Amino acid sequence: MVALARAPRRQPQAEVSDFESDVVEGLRAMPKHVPAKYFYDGAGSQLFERITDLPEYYPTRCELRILRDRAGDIAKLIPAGAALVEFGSGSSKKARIMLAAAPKLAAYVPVDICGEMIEQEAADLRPDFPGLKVLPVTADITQAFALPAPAKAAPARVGFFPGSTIGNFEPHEAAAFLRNAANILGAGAALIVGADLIKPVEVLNAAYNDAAGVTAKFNLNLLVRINRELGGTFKLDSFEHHAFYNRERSRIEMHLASLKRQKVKVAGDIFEFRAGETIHTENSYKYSIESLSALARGVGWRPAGVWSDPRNYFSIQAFRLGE
Ligand code: AVJ
Repeated sequence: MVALARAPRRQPQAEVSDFESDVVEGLRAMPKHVPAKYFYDGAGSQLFERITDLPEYYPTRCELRILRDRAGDIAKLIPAGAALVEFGSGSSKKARIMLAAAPKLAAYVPVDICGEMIEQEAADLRPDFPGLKVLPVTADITQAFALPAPAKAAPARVGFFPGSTIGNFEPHEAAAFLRNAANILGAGAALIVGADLIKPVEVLNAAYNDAAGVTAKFNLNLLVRINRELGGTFKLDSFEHHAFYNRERSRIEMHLASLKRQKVKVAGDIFEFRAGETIHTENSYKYSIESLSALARGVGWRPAGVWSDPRNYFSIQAFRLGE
């Protein structure tokens, strides 16, 4: 690292991270909540990778099957020389399928809040796709961010948002995301989105209450992270994983329920919990093909293709910008 003598310096003590302010604000609120994007520290990202292998967790397998079976068709949306911009990339497993199916791609831009993960992913990808520029960007995909110059200079940009991450947003936030993606990708863009579909409630509930307890561990890891990074005093054995499908709102809700009346300290503040009170840690919205395309149309995207698995558990939906 090179220290620049005249660079303006900020006071480290005066700086409150987004994580700290979001957690403190969320724990002060009624009902208590913490944004789901904070699950993904190093341990959380690894736990999520384990979730994707669970027998009950169908979304990843369904999506991979659709991608493998239909990659050739989906790749027709990607013009020669284009840049593929992946929002919230995590592991590159799905991108690899698209990259192999679209050999004329000029650049791949994985964008993720977890910088460690995408740098590693980029290093793993480069030798396998020697002609491709792999240009990771560490950013929060809910905010505007700048694309690297070669991606800006490409004749077109295609967004890739697999994994049903869109389900973590409130519907109005999903619309805002789709609008932000349109602005970032620009004229002539296409967007490929993976979305989990509405299905029987038993299947949904099982996927978020696995027998091995990995999802519970993933949920509780948020408290581990708060304890470590924000000086929290959460006792892991006095909170419990709750996950259930909310039919009215077409979403899985995940909560951490306090098993007793207790006080917890976080970032110097004290938060009180009633017995049974929960921290709402995640919503995972389930869409129909029509409900997602309606949302996308509302912000200027035109439907350009839909692919799903034989049971219609999961969908990949494509959109284009313009008339
Ligand atoms: C990564 C948001 C798609 O909602 O299914 C998995 C996260 N949470 N198990 C999902 C998650 C609990 C996952 N997404």
